[in-house]
Amino acid sequence: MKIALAGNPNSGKTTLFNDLTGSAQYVGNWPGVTVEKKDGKLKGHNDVTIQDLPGIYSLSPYTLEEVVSRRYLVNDQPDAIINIIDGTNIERNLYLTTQLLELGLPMVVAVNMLDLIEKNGDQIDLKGLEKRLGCKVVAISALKGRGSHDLAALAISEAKKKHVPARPDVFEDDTLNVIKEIEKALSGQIDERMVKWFAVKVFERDEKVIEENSLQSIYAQFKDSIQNVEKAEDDDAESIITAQRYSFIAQVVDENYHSARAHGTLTL
Ligand code: BGO
Repeated sequence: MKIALAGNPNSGKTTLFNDLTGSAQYVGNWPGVTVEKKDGKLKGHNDVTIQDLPGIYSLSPYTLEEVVSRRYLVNDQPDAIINIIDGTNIERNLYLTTQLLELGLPMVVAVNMLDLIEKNGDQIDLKGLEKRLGCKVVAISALKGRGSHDLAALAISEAKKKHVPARPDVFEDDTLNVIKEIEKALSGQIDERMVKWFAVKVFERDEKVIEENSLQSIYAQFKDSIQNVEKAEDDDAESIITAQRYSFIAQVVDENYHSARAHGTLTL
């Protein structure tokens, strides 16, 4: 079984990877590029490989790390994803999470830095997050080794169940309607679980994804509808998607993360 570890730089990915695998790791390069490729066996589970992905903020096509990560996730399809997020910087970290969820692979979100969250006196509603994201969420402290055992057990169990995340409706109606139409057109052509991810990529005009998967005719079919949304929103498709992800995340964080520090109530 293969479990991929994905997260932003500085989310604690390396610390968690070391905790999960011990020192028995293999370091090489991703094919064709000089991005470090690291995997290791989960401690006590010789049949479970943890594949470390490069630290990334997004699954867009702009950096080598992002391209390597998304190619691996889409083409190799690990049995599950562990998405580690920095719990003290949840809003920024959830941006990648919304993209990973669209891949339709079994997934667990690990909210890291629990020790710092507690130290700050912040409250995080894990069940609430789970409901909004549509996948399991656990809190861990990779540095203190807290929760990583339960996290690994949960990822294995989600992988065995082949549990596809429920996938929240992140996008607003005009955008979502076009994405749903693209999904219908893609259905039957690509892995059914990944239809949502590909539909968003076609909407965004992600040239790499369109070319590599010969989706030019699907894009041509929806070009006008995409342009209509762009006119209505007065923005380009990629920025529309980004903005709507952030407004979804803002709602999710507002509902489920309560900072002990006075938040937006200071009057100067
Ligand atoms: C330094 N809790 C706390 N408090 N810190 C954590 C936790 C946690 O649960 N998990 C990780 N960190 P990486 P990426 C550092 O290195 O694993 C810390 O990029 C320092 N270094 O110790 O490297 C971790 O692989 C000097 O912090 O992340 C590391 O994802 C002063 O988060 C940082 C303070 O972890 C990033 C911290 C010389």
